[in-house]
Amino acid sequence: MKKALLCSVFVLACSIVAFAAEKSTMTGWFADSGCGANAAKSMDAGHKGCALTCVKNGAKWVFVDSSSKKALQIHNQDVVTEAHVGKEVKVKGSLMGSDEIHIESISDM
Ligand SMILES: [Cu+2]
Repeated sequence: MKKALLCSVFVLACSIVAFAAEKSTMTGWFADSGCGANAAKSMDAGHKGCALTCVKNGAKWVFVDSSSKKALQIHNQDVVTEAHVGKEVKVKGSLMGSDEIHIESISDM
């Protein structure tokens, strides 16, 4: 009984931590996971076709932060549409750990 209670307290604490994830606004570019590590390539309007093709062929979307040049994984992949690719955008969302973001909104610069 005591063990079960401890267990559920622990689970509750964990979910609170998950929901308390830091909200942030970032500017950057969407790229495919294959090219995301190459910031110079990803942060260019000319990369749009490459990114769309790569994702169609199974790559994942990543978000390349303009200031850190770091590629973040995107938790909710379906938030990215073709119109958001090939330009710098502003993204609002919650960071999940150090390298993943759950995106809530995307707007033009
Ligand atoms: Cu690419």
